[in-house]
Amino acid sequence: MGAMGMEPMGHSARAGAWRASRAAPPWCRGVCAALYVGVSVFVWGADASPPEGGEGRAGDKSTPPGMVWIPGGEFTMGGKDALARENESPLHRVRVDGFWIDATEVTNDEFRRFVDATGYVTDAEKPVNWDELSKQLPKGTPRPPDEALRPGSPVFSPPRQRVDTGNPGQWWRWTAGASWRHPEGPGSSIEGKGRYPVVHVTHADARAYCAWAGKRLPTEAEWEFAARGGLEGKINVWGNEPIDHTRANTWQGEFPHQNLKEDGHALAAPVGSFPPNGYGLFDMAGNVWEWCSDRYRADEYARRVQAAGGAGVIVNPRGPGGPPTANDQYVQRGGSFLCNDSYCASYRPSARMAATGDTSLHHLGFRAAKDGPGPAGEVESARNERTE
Ligand SMILES: [Ca+2]
Repeated sequence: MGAMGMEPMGHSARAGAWRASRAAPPWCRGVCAALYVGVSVFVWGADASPPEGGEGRAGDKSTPPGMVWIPGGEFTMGGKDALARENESPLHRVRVDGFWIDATEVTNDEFRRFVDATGYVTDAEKPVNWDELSKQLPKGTPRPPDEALRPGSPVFSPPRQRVDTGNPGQWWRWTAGASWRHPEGPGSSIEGKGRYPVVHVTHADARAYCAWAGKRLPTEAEWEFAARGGLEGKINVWGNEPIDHTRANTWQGEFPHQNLKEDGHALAAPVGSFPPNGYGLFDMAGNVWEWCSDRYRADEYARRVQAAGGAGVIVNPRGPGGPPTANDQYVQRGGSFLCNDSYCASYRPSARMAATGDTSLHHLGFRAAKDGPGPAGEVESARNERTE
C-alpha cells in the first residue's frame, strides 16, 4: 500500500509501478498519474533556505512549543502479532538517543505559517513537466493525458458498493487541484480545519517544513519508540487491548464502501481528538500516515541484524544508506483513517509502510522531531523500562 496506504499497492513505488505496467492496469489510471508529479520534487530542494526563526525554536533549556521530550532508551523493534507483516520481522533490540517529537501531526495552521513565511509551493501544487519526466521513464512511455499532468494528488473516493480490496484504483482518484489547501479536491478547503493534519505533502515537502522549523523528520526507530509510549512489546500504542472507536481514528465498517464512522470521523480528525499514548503523543495510531526520514527496505530489519552479527543492540538505526535515487521509497508509519483490520491494520506501532518520496496522498502527513538537549540538558537517559 505504500503509496496508496493499502496492501495491494504494496511497497511498489509509483514510478516503479508505472514502469512495471506499460499496459497500465485499471488502478493505474489516476493513481499512476500521481507518479508524474514526483519528479517535480527535485525542483525545490536546492533553494530551500531555512528561516532565521521557525516554529519550535526555543531556548535550549525550554521545551520547544508543541513538542515532547522522549528520553533515550532501548526497546524491541518490530512486531510478530497476528496482524504483523513480514517486513516487521525479525524483532530486534534497538537503542535510540533522547529526542524531541511533535505531540501531534503537523497541522494545516502550522503548515500555513511555513508557506506564508517562505512562499513554498508543495509538489502537488506544481504542474508536471512531461519533457523532464519522460527522461526518467522507459523510452516510448506514452504521454499521459493532459489531466494527469496538471497539479493534483490522489483523493480517497469510496465506491458505493463492495469491491475487491485488491484494487486500490477503485477508491483512489487522481484529482487535479487536490493539494494541502484543497484536501478533497477543488471546491474543498481547509477553512475551519486549522487543527487538522496537513496532507497531500511529499517527503520533500515534509523535509522543507522541518528545515524551516529547525526540526527534522523522525527516524523510523525513533517513531516506533515514541509510538510505544514506554510500553514494551505491546501490540498497540495503548497496550494489547484490541482497537475500538475510542482509541484512534481508523475505519469502522466494511472497507471501502461502508464507513460507519463510529469514531466520529469519516476522513481525518482534528489532531488530538483521541487519547494520547504514554508519552503524551497524539494520533500515533491512525488519523494520517506520517513520513519518517528513513529510506525503506522490506528486509531492513534482517539486514541490520545480520550486519550486527545477529546479536546485540542496534544503536540509532537510520535506514538504508547509499546515494539516494529517484526511485527510493521512504518509510511511513502510524496508519490512517482508512485503516481497518480486514484490510490494513497499520495503526499498530510496528507496522511499516512506504512510498516513493514524490508521493502525496489524501491520508499522508507527518510530524517533526528535533535533537536534544532535552529539558534538563539531557541528551539521553537510562533505559526506558516502563511496563504497562
Ligand atoms: Ca474514522
